[in-house]
Formats: sequence, C-alpha cells, structure tokens
Amino acid sequence: MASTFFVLNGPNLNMLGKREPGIYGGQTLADIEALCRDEGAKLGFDIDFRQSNHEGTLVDWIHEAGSKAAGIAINPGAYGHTSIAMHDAIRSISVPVVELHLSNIHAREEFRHKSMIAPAVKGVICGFGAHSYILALNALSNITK
Ligand code: CA2
Repeated sequence: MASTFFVLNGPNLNMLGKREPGIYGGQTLADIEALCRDEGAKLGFDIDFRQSNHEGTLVDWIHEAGSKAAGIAINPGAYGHTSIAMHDAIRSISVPVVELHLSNIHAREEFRHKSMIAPAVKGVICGFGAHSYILALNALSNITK
C-alpha cells in the first residue's frame, strides 16, 4: 500500500505569516510543512506537501493522489467554499480525504460557513491553527492503519 499522505493547500496559503496573524497564526506555510513532515515521520508516512492558487491544479493533484497516496489532508482555502470541481474530484477517488482549516470557518463571515467539499470528505477539522494539520494527519493515520 502507498505510504505517502498528500497535504494539499489552496489559494493564498502561500501568504501565511505575512498578514492577518490574528486569524491564521504567525507561521509560514514552510513552517507548517516542517511540522507535517515531523508528524508524518512519527506516524510512519512520507508527506508530499503542495500549494497552488489554481483550482484546476488542485483538481489534478487530487486525481494524482487517488493513484499514489494513502490519503489526502487538504486545506482548500477559499475554493472550499465554492468549488464543485474539487467536490467532484474528491468523489472520483477512493483514498480518504480530510478537510482542514486553520481558522474556525463557522465563527467567521457567513460566506465561510459553507464548505462545498465537506459532503465529499471523511471529516472536517477547523479552528486549531497549524495544529489542524497535525490533527488531520492523525485522523488519516487512524483511518488508514
Ligand atoms: O482557515 C483556513 O485555513 C482557510 O482555509 C484560509 C483561507 C480562507 O479563505 C478560508 O475561508 C479559511 C485563506 C488562506 C490564507 O489567506 C490569507 C489572507 C491574508 C493573509 C495571509 C493569508
């Protein structure tokens, strides 16, 4: 069986650490990648960590993970609120997917309360800052083992 978890990140997450630390924390995406690699090693999984600002690229990566990965942890960014294409891509693969967000999207603006991909994933984690990524990897590990 594959021993890699894909960690996929959507639009604007490359800007973490530069603005709005009160909402998203002060860590950069590179800091979060390092945390994920450490946690992956503890859990016995390699981590393939990626970020794109382009919806189609994220769809391609979900398809790729479907044939290569043991699971996907995905922070879809704002596309999570809008993307039927990502919903369909997740439904088109059979590996488990966990949606995560740094912030508690339900405690923010109404337009962030709805996730288009939530009905297609195993579960959703939000509101724990960078620790949301760690929780998502542990959830995937529990599902997979
Ligand atoms: O809380 C999350 O992880 C989000 O997925 C982050 C997205 C937001 O659109 C979602 O509603 C919730 C935003 C990504 C980062 O955007 C930045 C904005 C300003 C400064 C730095 C990053």
